[in-house]
Amino acid sequence: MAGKILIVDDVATNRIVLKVKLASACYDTLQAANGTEALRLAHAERPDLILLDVQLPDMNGIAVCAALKADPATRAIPVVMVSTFRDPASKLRALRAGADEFLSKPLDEVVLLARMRSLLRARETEEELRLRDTTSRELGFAEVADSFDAPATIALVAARRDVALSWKRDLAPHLQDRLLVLDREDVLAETLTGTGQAAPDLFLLAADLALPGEGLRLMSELRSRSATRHAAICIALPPLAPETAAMALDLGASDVIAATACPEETALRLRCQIRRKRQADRLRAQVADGLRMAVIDPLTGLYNRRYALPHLARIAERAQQTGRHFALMLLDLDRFKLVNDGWGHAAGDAVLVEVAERLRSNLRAVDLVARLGGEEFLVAMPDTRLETGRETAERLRRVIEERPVTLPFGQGMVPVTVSIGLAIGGGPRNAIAPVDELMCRADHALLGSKAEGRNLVTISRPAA
Ligand code: GH3
Ligand code: MG
Repeated sequence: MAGKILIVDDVATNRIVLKVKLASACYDTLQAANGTEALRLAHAERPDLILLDVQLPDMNGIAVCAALKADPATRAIPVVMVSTFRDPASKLRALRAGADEFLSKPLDEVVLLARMRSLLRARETEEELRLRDTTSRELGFAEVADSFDAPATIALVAARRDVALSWKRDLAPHLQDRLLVLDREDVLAETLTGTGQAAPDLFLLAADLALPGEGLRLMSELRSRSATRHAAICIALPPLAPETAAMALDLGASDVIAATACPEETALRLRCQIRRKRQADRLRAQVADGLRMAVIDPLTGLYNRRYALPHLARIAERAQQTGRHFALMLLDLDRFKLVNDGWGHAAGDAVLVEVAERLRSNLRAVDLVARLGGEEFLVAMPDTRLETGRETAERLRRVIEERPVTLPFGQGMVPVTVSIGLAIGGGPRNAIAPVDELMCRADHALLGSKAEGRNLVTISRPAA
């Protein structure tokens, strides 16, 4: 995975050393020698990640980071801050300013590259979700950012219970979230990760549990389960374990946190991961919503043609496998144009909505009701023989006819009727007709109902 990395450092040799290292890992680089130039390049070039020195000649690197994170155009770019000093206070300030990581020089190349891969991967996922949902751009993320701060559930898993309890004690003053102390078995129990109960939003796992590296294996297990696949997982590292850090990141840890980190730093990192996770959850929900919108008719809430035809094919396939029958109806409102002409388009819409509701509430959950377009509807009923199909079609015709539809804006009521064509598919294996032939037969029957005076059910009888 290559990417474009902006290196911000006032010392030219530092920039060059990094450029060479990153080039050998297939990254393109841009360089800035001060904060102003960094902000300019971040805007103009939209790098995939920024390596930002804390000590800059014109402004503090932390202020640069804060400016990047405050600007919607650059907010999503991951920032790794780099400092010559091991100064816990500026580390905290950097994390508070929105930095994604804070590393001290000399940089451990293995850890740096693993961290960069992890941040770029997270960014890629987010970008992909964003792309898949075009409307989310217009809705704008920043506007709903506040709700990301609602309390979350955090599971704490250490090698020993008393260690996890001490984490809880230390973190509690810094977090509003629900902190659960669990052991490995609790985490793996179905009750926690099954569908019954909401899984924790975040797991903080010690890298080493009863066995060295067991925390990383537990992480992989959680990533493979649907209930916890999208949870944030942070790995608490034993002291001086750069290889473990790199491995954890490459295995998909959301963050790695040193054992030596102060509780406030840990809390900041956990909060950051919870916000990320919620943002991703929201995007996923929007994408799912987008998919739903693509198959739902916005006026009536019924499925549209795009959904109905493949679904009908699936019903037919199943009928073929089981040898059972299914019913297909095409329904068309009678003289609907007169409603539009007499009362206006809004009245016509109200009629369509009401008819859709009457159809839906007079069918089983397994039946499909769809609006094919205009004032034409489709009903498909699995496991249905001719007699039941005919009775149902008659019932639908009746429930439309028996009560006039109330129009909006006090326009009174309008009588509505529907013509229906019914065809039966499936049955004994040798008599299977293709779906489009069945559609044709139902359509023919519908035309028959229209020709015979409307407000009728006509049954298509196969030529045999
Ligand atoms: P028939 O009994 O032969 O089916 O006559 P009809 O008037 O129902 O059929 P026709 O095809 O002549 O007219 C259908 C009308 O449906 C024309 C169109 O303006 C209207 N229509 C289609 N979609 C919508 C819609 O979404 N809302 C409204 N209000 N009207 C629609
Ligand atoms: Mg019509």
